[in-house]
Amino acid sequence: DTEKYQWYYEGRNGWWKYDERSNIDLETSYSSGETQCLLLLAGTIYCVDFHNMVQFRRSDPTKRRKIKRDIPTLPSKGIAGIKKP
Ligand code: V3L
Repeated sequence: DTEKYQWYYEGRNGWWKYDERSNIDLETSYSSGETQCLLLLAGTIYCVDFHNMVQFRRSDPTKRRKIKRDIPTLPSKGIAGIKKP
């Protein structure tokens, strides 16, 4: 049931959806009780921290983006940097 929830990350003035593959990985990790999930996004390893509900580059943990897990129908800017028409 990985499609029942959508994971979002923070943009400048709204939320972006994670791409479908990442959403499945995040939902699988989270629902298994893991505390974090590593994602490879465009060649960069990101750590998604379910305790603090943030994501950050593993090589630079200082730049943190908030994340949230919610219903898939919330307003969003688009998916993984692809803006909604
Ligand atoms: N999925 C896809 N791209 C990401 C993700 C992710 N989970 N996390 C970071 N990036 P940083 P506005 C975002 C991209 O955090 O106008 C958006 O997707 C990130 O892309 O410093 O501010 C947009 O494409 C950024 O380009 O590691 O809302 C873009 O920002 C780059 O990785 C602008 O969005 C560095 O992010």
